[in-house]
Amino acid sequence: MKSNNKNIEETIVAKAKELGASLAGIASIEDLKASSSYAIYDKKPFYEEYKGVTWREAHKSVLVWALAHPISEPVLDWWSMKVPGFTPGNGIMRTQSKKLRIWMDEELGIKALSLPYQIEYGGAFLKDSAALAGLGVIGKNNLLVTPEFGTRVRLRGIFMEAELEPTGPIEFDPCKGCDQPCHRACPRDAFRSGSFERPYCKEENDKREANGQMVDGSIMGIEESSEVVKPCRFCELACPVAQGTSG
Ligand code: B12
Repeated sequence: MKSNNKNIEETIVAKAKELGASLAGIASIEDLKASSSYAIYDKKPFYEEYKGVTWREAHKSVLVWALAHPISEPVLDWWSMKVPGFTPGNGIMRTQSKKLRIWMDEELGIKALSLPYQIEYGGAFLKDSAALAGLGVIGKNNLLVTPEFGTRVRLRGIFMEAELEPTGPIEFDPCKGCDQPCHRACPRDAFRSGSFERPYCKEENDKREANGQMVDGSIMGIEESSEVVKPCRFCELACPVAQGTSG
């Protein structure tokens, strides 16, 4: 369906924020398909379960939103197999996604698909989606850097059966003139070549995965205690954007 109400994009973004999104925006699937991640990933997927993407003709736009992950709430990012959505942050975003999808259908007549987090199970590249939707830009740390929260956000997306006006990209150049504390902060020197090299980053996260810690269920919002993995955030937390420091 083609949008004939010029405020429909604003209505959707406002609803996402009403449901708890810290930021939200819309990108076109055509632009997303053309983003570099798909070309790279199709040649060399990270996970063997990935069998390529089956694009559905009806999906024309992607709604992408961010949930702020401040340093004061590290638990949002902790992984546990017992937590719905695996992290408390993902759990919140999964619920937001379901509510948004139902609301879109009931209130706007737009059919939508809530995307899983993992690419290999049908998820989309969320940083690319967010950059195209104007939530921020991809920084030298290989992360989405937003004007409002810097890098400290997590993302989620929904494919929509409606051709909507993209809300981005935006003009924003936060890495210009920055001496890249993100690169120096990495415990594995994953930016040694000047850009992000996934295998080094993965070494650090694999080590953390092998060294999970038992924590009380109440910390993770579940009944029983569980083993949790605390993913590395050094490059993310070193980014000075929107942190009120000069770096
Ligand atoms: C697999 C994965 C990982 C793997 C591999 C990471 C990798 N980038 O290769 C591992 C476990 C190592 C990892 C680590 C981390 N991850 Co991770 N990861 C993912 C996941 C599931 C898929 C990413 C992927 O496979 N990308 C494909 C590869 C080919 O591309 P890429 O390295 O991302 O780089 C591409 C883009 O930057 C793009 N690009 C560059 N410039 C531009 C400009 C424009 C306009 C566009 C459109 C695109 C674009 O081109 C690049 C390829 O050429 C996403 C969730 C999702 N569904 O998207 C989260 C995600 C990217 N990770 C996230 C985070 C936070 C992290 C960590 C900080 C760990 C943590 N605490 O969770 C580190 C940071 C590493 C880093 N500096 O990149 C967040 C990012 C939030 C943000 N602010 O950007 C995401 C979105 C998950 C989430 N919960 O929201 N991750």
